[in-house]
Amino acid sequence: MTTTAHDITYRLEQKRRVQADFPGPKSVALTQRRKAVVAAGVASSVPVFVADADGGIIHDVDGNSFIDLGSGIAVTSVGASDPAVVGAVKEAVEHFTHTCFMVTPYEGYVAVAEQLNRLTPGDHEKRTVLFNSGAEAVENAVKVARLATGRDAVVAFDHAYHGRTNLTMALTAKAVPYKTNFGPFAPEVYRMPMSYPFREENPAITGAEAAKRAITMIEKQIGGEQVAAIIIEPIQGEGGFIVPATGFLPALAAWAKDKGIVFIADEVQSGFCRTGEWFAVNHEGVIPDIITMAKGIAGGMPLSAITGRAELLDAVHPGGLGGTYGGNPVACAAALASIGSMEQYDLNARARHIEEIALGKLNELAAEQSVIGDVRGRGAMLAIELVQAGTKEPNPELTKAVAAACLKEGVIILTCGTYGNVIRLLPPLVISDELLLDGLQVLAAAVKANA
Ligand code: PLZ
Repeated sequence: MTTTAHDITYRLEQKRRVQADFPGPKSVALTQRRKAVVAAGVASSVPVFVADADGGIIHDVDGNSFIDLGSGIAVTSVGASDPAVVGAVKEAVEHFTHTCFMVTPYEGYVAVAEQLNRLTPGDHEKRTVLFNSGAEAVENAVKVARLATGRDAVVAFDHAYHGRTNLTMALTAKAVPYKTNFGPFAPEVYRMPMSYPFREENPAITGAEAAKRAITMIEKQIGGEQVAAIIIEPIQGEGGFIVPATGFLPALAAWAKDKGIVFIADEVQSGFCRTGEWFAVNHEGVIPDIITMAKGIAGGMPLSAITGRAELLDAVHPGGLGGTYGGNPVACAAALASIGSMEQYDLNARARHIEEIALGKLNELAAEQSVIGDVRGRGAMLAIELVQAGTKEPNPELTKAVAAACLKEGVIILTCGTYGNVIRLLPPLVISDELLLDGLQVLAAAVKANA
């Protein structure tokens, strides 16, 4: 039986409505205020200010409503105001907003660790640490791997995105806008070729062969015994929703195990039901040594985590890991409620249902529009890669035009990709079928009108 969103009740009407004067006067005024005080380096892709959000809908301050196909970059999987999360946050905040787990601990932190140890792949003994952002989780996964192995080198991949802090910028592949002029970068980071089926020179290359290509390069350029960690997004996010060829991840993980290298799966974007499994590595039965999590974990509250083998995490001396706010009690309450909603609504099944609906529509569109070079993704993490008609030449101009056309019609979609030519769909998993179909129809019309 397919789970539908029909048992989910929405507080806001689930309908898009954009007035002719979009962006409206209140948003325009707020944009002016913002320009005078907020640094220009923080950019927003949508020129309206939010008043309310629920289910698959975002309301702006001028009375427009938008279909949300971005979930605030894969965060609000349970919706932006899931009643269970809202209730848990209210309850928690009335008792204490903060004590610092490193000073006076509280149960919520332990309960989140129990849940993450249960939900992450593998039945080995695990330990968890909580932080605030995805980048912080990645930084700490690398710290642990280096300490536990006594090695320095870290391997990352082409098209990778791991964050904006110094170490995670070094791990991130794309220069503009993430790295240019922000150096010097953290040392001992090595970049290897990814498996990117659509852009392989030899389209017949298997996942195992693509892994061999990377492994040979690691052996030649670094030496397996020098490598502390391999970090990889099982489905790459910002880099373009790249799904590696089947067999790539298992082959890399097996080789890492053989060499005593810590295999880190960065599931910050792909985790928590997003791909129709709790974690994207589950699709191929890969068991990471450490997994990094954030985004979908806490229904929008800032929380991140690393969960990994007990012997790795417990190798770190007391005081070596932590941070003032890491595992904030309100965020922990939100995470517990959010995981509860994922289970209650079986959001893994919902993500697979979204895949069924959306992939069908996207494939139909691709069959008639030669500007769509590739359709890919899993669950509710889907994308189309736009090209110059009939070629593989990236088409970032069309990508921008399509996103802008969708927005004018009341649909928020995000773009990504090393070449800026990928439209990604990341709807809240609680979106109704009707709203999703409406959003997809707007997207299809926007591609047709601009191709
Ligand atoms: N790892 C796989 O996707 C965050 C950031 C967009 P933070 N991705 C969206 C932007 O322009 O900043 C991300 C990710 C993966 C790590 C991160 C970093 O997570 O919570 O943004 O630090």
